[in-house]
Amino acid sequence: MNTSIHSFYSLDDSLHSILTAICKSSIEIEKKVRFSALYQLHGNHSSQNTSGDIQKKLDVISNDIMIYYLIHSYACNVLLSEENDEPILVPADKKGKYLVAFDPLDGSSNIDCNAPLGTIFSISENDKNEILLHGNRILMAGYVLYGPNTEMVICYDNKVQRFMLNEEETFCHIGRMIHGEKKIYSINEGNSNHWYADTKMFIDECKKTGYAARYIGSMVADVHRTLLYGGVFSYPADKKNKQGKLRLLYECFPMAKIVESAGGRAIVGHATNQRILDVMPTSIHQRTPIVLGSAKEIEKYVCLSSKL
Ligand code: AFP
Repeated sequence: MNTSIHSFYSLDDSLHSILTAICKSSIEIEKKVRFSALYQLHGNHSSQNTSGDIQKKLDVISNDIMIYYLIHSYACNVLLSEENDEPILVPADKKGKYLVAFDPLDGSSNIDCNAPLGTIFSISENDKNEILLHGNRILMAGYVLYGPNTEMVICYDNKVQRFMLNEEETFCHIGRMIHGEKKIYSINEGNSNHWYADTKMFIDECKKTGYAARYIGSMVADVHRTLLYGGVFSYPADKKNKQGKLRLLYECFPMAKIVESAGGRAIVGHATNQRILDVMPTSIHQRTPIVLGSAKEIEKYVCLSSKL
């Protein structure tokens, strides 16, 4: 019998409530995703989010679900969502002491073709009601992968655990995340004309040394595979997108926390080998280049780029 996520961790009341809110949200989002084609949930919403992305109908629905449950956890004071232009300040009567940053439905351009999607989140203690917190203050980070199985991966206390959603709508523990060792690179090669020399050199080296290429275009699925099978994932800076594409707070901080706690590394790359978690955010929707994967792969990237 697998242990449920709630029995697995002994958390204080507030963290427990937030984790419950995230479980409830992802169970609802999972149903919307699973039946989206039947209930006309494919396609675009009539708006764009602050990053200029066209919002899908399911982006908006998933965001509303997450906000509702997190506010009603009575444990948060600030919510930062990739889909909201401004921070959400929780009303005084429902306020707690944690900040939660989340991307309710990452990879949503994959919805209409039935490819995997995910929810990404991080939770930080926030006694002073701040908005921009350093990545090193994250207490718990995780993602939910809506794939053939629905799986929640949680990083807490620097350990990464896997939980699978069962028929009774409970996330059950299936084991600790073990880093794979396969040779796989994962990057949007369509951008290669714009790449800087560091990325070009590293990917050329991967090709020369027998790596396979895998890229879904849904960060949760690409990072999950990178963790389980091994290799490297990158959304680098390039000449067109000087800050890459991915958002520091909603995508890169949580993934960096998870990857590092599973024994890997996550760095900014391109002339800086700074840890992603050491980047001090200056705005809630800021983007950052990222290179992540097993420690061995990142060492190789650092070593090659130091020759430039
Ligand atoms: P969408 O949510 O718009 O599909 O973007 C997904 C994403 O933020 C991330 O999940 C992917 O890794 C990355 O963008 C894919 O971007 P490209 O389509 O430019 O490769």
